[in-house]
Amino acid sequence: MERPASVESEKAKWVYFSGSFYYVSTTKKSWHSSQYDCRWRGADLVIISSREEEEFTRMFQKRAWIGLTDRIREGSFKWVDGTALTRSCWRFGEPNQFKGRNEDCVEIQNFDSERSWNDAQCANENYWICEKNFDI
Ligand code: MAN
Ligand code: CA
Repeated sequence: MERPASVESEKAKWVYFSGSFYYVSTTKKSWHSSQYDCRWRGADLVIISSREEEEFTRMFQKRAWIGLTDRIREGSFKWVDGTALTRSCWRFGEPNQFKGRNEDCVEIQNFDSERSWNDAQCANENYWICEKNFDI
């Protein structure tokens, strides 16, 4: 796989939480470049599957991309591992495809609240969170 045009510091730190390692970026990229960056690191954008994990991802206090998108079929949100969304944390009024814009990628927007997710335009530049899972 080709090294992304701009790679963050090799000293990037991974944080362990409940079976996975997490990496939070210090620069901003589009959703697709963020996912590419995670893949390059042997990870994926974070897949949030429990309340504890959702709280953990908000603790970084960054508006950040997560591994959730409905780009394949509008309105059908899927995690980057292909699994369907079973437990969601949308902000009030989201997802809304704001003003008919194509908002196919999901960010943690309001990290102070349990209802933190927003669908946003994938080309927006955000911080991002990668997750490396160690299923044995
Ligand atoms: C902005 C964007 C949208 C979001 C609205 C909410 O326009 O972040 O994705 O839905 O704010 O007001
Ligand atoms: Ca939105």
